[in-house]
Amino acid sequence: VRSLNTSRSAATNPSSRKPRIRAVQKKLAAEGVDAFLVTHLPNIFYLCGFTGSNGILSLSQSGATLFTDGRYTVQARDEAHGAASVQITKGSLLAAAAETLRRQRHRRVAFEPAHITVAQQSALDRASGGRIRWTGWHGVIESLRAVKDAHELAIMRAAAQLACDVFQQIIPFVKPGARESDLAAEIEYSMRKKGATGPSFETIIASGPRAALPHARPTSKLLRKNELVVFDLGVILGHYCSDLTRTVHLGRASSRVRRWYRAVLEAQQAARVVVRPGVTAGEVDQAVRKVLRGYRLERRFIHSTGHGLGLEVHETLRLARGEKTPLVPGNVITIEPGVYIEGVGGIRIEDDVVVTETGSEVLTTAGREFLEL
Ligand SMILES: [Mn+2]
Repeated sequence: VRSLNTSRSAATNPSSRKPRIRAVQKKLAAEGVDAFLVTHLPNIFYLCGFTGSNGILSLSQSGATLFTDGRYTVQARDEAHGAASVQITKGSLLAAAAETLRRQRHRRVAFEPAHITVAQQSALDRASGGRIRWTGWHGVIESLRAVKDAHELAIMRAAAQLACDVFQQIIPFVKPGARESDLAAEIEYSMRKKGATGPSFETIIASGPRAALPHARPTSKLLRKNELVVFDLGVILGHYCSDLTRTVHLGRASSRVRRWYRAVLEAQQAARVVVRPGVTAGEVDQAVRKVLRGYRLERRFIHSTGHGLGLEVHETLRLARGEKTPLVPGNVITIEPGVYIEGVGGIRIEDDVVVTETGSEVLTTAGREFLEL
């Protein structure tokens, strides 16, 4: 596990970059677009392996250039080696990239509308001197990223396992008197000790009535007997995210709480079972809602069933009502139904699931039985 995080060859895997860049270049040729300016850092990493905090990747039909600043002179050449040539720039990267495009007489250039500010767009317009026709490409790299290869899946399997190990390890500390924020600190420390780069999002620990808030931040509140506690945590390992939710109860739960737990677990299981190629994201969401409806709890489920997972903790693929996108092998999604009862508490169970050729593989193996601690 540790080697995935520290070894650059595993993290950047240069052999996988070229086909990705070629796929974009093919699209450029097919659509008669001269170049594509990639401004979203996870997309840049995906295409050329660069991990710095300031960069723009310019792809033309025949080449790839990474624009970055002097701090990354050595790192950029090292990481993007074999995928893109590197141009170290003083001042605005966008202006440098646009000027280069203009010099190369490119006329039609695509950009990422979801990953550029209004100010940056007008800077691009100025730098290109009105000679470039800009065209918005929505989610082009994101759709490539939605299908993981075997190498990415191996890393994500390890990231999911690491999150499960952290959760198992924290259970002995979950008892009345423990502070939410202390448990969060313990969890995030444990992630790093086990080789993670860090949490993939701010760890959620929500006890008692606070468990009714799906995105509660840990507070100074102490855990008490007869409370539900929701743990939602994930790690970044080798650049890839995991996302795990488990809910426990302190002391013996009432029959009402047990029924809620059974409903969420059944709904989650029903959704996991329907996952296979060809099934739409909306159908997975429906599987959850159907079970919760049977328990008359559908109105207590106040978010969508899940999301795509990968270099970012929320990425392309929304498992929500009416989503028509069919699942394909290599998709990695979360399945995370919950019920939330204001003033009382909440229950959520979340797993990371890969769509395989024949069905699915669950990456998060932590037990789902109701823990009454
Ligand atoms: Mn999630």
